Amino acid sequence: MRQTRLTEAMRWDIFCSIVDNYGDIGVCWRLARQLAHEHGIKVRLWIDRPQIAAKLVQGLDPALASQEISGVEIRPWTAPFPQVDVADVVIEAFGCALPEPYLRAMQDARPVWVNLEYLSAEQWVDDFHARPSPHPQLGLTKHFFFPGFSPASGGLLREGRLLEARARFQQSPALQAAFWQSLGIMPQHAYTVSLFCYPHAPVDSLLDAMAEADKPVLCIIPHGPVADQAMRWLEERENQGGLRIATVPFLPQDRYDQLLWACDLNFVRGEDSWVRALWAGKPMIWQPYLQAEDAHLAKLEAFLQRYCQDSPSDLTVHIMAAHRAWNRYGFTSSAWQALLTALPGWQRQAQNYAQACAKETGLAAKLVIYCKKFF
Ligand code: TRH
Repeated sequence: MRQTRLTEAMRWDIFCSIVDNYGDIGVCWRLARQLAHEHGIKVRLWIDRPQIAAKLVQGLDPALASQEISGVEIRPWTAPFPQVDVADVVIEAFGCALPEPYLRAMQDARPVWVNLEYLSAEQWVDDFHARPSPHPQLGLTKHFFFPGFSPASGGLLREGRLLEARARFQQSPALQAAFWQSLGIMPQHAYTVSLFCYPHAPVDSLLDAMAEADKPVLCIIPHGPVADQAMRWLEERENQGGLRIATVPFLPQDRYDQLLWACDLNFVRGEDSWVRALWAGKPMIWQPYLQAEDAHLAKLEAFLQRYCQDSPSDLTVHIMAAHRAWNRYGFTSSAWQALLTALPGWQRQAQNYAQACAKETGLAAKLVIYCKKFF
């Protein structure tokens, strides 16, 4: 048992190495903010590539050696690593391998050491969640914390008032109009679709199918390789039918949430946008991060089983077909048309599923409860 810190706030260090894309920092930043806001924890977030983090952390200056944003102290994870006090709890995000000098200092300070793992909907998560693993040389124990969808897992990241904020936005035509205006977009009477995906997705097949449908679609794509691909598609195509494409800058996280809340359908990927689309309570199509031996397809199927567990069977068929089209075969006009027909029922299912998931304790609270056991 460690000495309980009764009078001071607990100090947590979160270490985030940005491997590729935005999921690592997306999750760490969200968690850090929530721990500070909702749990009164003094959080220091160490980031190895602050220039990338600046894209989604509003106000972050990558040149600063220390800065406080939203109650979180942000520090660059430099080499050599500075000499600092070890926190009470150390979160190693996604097995990022802590800096050597800090690890050595941990041998004396003996913090609670947690490895925050990637999210998966697979069953095995329940068995591996919260398992300790003694370090062979350091005499310290690392605890493996697995986010997940079941009560026995580490849960999903969700801010305390998220669903209320979303409901306020979705019930307010004025807030939505202001949001679209801030992006310089007029949805008019089209279906609005946000498209955030990996470049290997069958994007052209989707754009073709949307263009050929009898319902107008406005497809909103964040700047990057997929937006470039869509621009090439536009150049090569003589007739884009009822499809309009709008490219938008990469938005700060809170504004990206609003985009998900505002659209009729969201294509998302990886980990964090996947969970945010779920909380948006709107129909969503998920593209898991590509893995060797098609491991991502097993993850997809595990999620679909959970996502569709209470949906009517005809809707389940549509949801599964849409996901498989996107992750395996590509879209066809008839697949897209079928998806549009299923949207109203899917919308109800998405709202219900978000409500059901929100009954579980969120990841940040579970993590705090878990770590407090050691003090
Ligand atoms: O960027 P990703 O593909 O991240 C991935 C996954 O997390 C994957 O599991 C991991 O192995 C790999 O990174 C290293 O997708 P993800 O997880 O959705 O992260 C994107 C983040 O970017 C998320 O926090 C939402 C945010 N975002 C914005 O803030 N603004 C935007 O405009 C967009 C499009 C995204």
